[in-house]
Amino acid sequence: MRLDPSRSIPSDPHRRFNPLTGEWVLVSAGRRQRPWLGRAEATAGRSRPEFDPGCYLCPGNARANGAVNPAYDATFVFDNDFAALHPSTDQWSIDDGLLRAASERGTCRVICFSPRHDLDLGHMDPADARRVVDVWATQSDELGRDHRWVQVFENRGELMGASNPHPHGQIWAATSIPREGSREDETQRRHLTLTGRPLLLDYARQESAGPRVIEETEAWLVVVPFWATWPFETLVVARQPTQRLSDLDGPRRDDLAGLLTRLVARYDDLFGIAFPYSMGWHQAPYVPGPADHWQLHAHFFPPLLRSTVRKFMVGYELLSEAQRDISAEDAAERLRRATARRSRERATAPAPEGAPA
Ligand code: H2U
Ligand code: ZN
Repeated sequence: MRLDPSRSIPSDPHRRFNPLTGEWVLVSAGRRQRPWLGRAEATAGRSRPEFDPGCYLCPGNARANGAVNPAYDATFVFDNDFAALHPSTDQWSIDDGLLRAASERGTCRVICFSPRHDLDLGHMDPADARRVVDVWATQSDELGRDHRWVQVFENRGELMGASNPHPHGQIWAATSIPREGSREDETQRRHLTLTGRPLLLDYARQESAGPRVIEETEAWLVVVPFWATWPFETLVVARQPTQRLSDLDGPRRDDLAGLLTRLVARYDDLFGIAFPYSMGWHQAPYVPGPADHWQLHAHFFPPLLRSTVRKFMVGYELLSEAQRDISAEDAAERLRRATARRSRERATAPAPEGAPA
């Protein structure tokens, strides 16, 4: 049957298809009522100072390997001191029946979003967030000169393995196109060949003004994807044909900067905590030839189901397929209701008594 926008999707257990990965996800919406005596996450907010003398990422401080950060006043990018990939790794390969391996060259960098130890994307002014968008774009093109795949991402919060509370992201650039990149390359290429249109532009058109949309602007759509796996997963999609971050003009970057600050603020408001997530950009691989099947988008993968209960990808998920407990439509409704406005001041300690509101 076709999806009738005036009728909700049955709440019976069902599977939804992810056209970007070609995988299915099991949706069992009633399971959220189940009792939970398992692990609870410590999510109490800790207020942070504007500058932490012991932080490896604050301006002017020494890093773990002794290098000293400059007194930067906007964004700051440096080569990861503990990089997972190196530009000059020897090249070799093993091909022995079922045993195959190949060395991999790459570059890993760290991006500090701001000199302020306490100022994350959810609390930044859009003008500051715009600087982060700009650095993502210039770094991507710079690394794209020598690498096929450029992965921009942010791990936010201890729960997602962030090693330092100073707001920062990473870029890993690799010579090979990795699993997610090659899957999305294939599915988007096939859709363009079959329909003549980019997959995610078709998707954005189908979702527009619908029950899974969190926010839409002229240039961007933020949606809990129909096939979301993580409880409050979102997808940020450019609404005009766009292959890479550097293709975005000034107005679309400004629009994105505002939208990202609002999205992170919504996440924080949902449970009243600094919401942990991994987010990252998927952009066309840096290979010669047309890339018009690719549509620039970001995935936000937050792990929390409730304020102190995380979603574990275990059991059935590891052995069979992914499963979710709340419907994408419910999650979208809750994110839409959350407030998207955060003032810069609220990033730090509460205002002293008697201060104007
Ligand atoms: P995560 O918080 O997402 O782990 O990113 C921080 C990165 O910063 C991490 O990859 C690097 C770590 O290797 N880092 C340095 O390069 N130098 C330091 O002094 C501290 C951390
Ligand atoms: Zn810091």
